[in-house]
Amino acid sequence: FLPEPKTLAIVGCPFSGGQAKLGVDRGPIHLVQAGLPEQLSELGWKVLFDGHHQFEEIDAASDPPIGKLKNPRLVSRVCEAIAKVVGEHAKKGQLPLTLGGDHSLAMGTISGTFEQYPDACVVWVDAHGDINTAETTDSGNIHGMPVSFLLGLGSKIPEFSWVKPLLKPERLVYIGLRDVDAGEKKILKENGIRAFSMHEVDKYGIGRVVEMALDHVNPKRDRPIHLSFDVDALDPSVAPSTGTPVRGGLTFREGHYICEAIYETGCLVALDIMEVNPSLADEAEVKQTVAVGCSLARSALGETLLGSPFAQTRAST
Ligand code: 5AB
Ligand code: MN
Ligand code: MN
Ligand code: MN
Repeated sequence: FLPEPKTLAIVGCPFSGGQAKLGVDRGPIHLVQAGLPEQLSELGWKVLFDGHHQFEEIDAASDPPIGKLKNPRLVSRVCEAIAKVVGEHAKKGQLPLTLGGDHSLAMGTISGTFEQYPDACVVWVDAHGDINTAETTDSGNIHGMPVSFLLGLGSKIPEFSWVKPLLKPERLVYIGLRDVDAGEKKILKENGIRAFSMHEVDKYGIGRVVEMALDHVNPKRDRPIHLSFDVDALDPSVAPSTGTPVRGGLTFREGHYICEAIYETGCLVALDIMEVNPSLADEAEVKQTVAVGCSLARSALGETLLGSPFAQTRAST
C-alpha cells in the first residue's frame, strides 16, 4: 500500500486527558529520546519526525464532565487534531507511527486511517476492550472508550460528532484481553466482535491466534491494517510502566510476534504505541518499558531476528 521510498511519519502525542494518572503524556518524549527515530531509519525507513504535537489546552473549569465522561471537550479536540495529522500523512503515502499518550488518542488515529483507507481493518492489542460507551463506563475515563466511538455505539454526544462510525465490527479484532468490564462483554457479544483473550493465547499459542485474527479481519490479506498496541497488553513484568497494568499478560516474545507477523503481511499502514507512562514504576522499570515500546515498533516495521529476507532478495536481483 505504501509507495517507495517507504516513509514513516512519527506523530508524538504527549497527551494524558483520557485518564487520570499524570505522566503518560511523557511517554512519547521518552520513546524518541531512547533513539526510536534512528532505530527505524536503520531499518531502511525514511523517517520524518516533526516533533511532539502541541495541543490547545482547555482548563478543567470550562470542561465539566458530560454524563460520566471526563475532560470530554479536551479529548475530543485533541483526537480531532490527531485524526487530521494522521489522515494527512496517510494521504501522502506515509505510514503514521503515533506515540502516546493515553489510548483515547486512537479515536483520532483510526479516524485518520479510515479517511485514506475506508476498507482498513484494526488489530487492537490490549489487556482491555476500550469499548465502554457513555452508558457503560464506570470510570468515565475516555481511554477506556475509543473503540465504541469508532463503531458508533452508545448515545450520541454532540461534542464528538466529528467521529464518523467508519469501523465495522467485523473489521476489528482484539488480542490479549483479560480485563473486560461486564458492559463491555455484552457489547462484544451483541456486536459479534472477535476477541482473542489470554485464554485463547494459552490454548492455541500466539502463532495460531494471530493467524485466526488475521483470517477474520483480513482473510485475503488485501486490506490495509491499523495496529493499535497498548503496552499494557504485555505482562506487567515485561512492561511495568503503564497506568492500568493487569497480570497474566503477553510475554515479551508474544507481543513482538504479533508485530512481526503483521509486518510480514505487508498490509500495515498505521501503528500506535500507547500508554507508556514513565512516571510510574522505578527507573529501571521505566527504562525497560520504554525499550520494549521501541522494540515493538521496530518489529512492526520490519526488524526480524535473522535479518530481512526481503533485503536479501532485493540485493540478489
Ligand atoms: B486502556 C476500564 N475498562 O473503562 C475503564 O489502558 C479500564 O487504554 C480502561 O486500555 C483501560 O476505565 C484503558 C476499567
Ligand atoms: Mn489497556
Ligand atoms: Mn488501551
Ligand atoms: Mn492502560
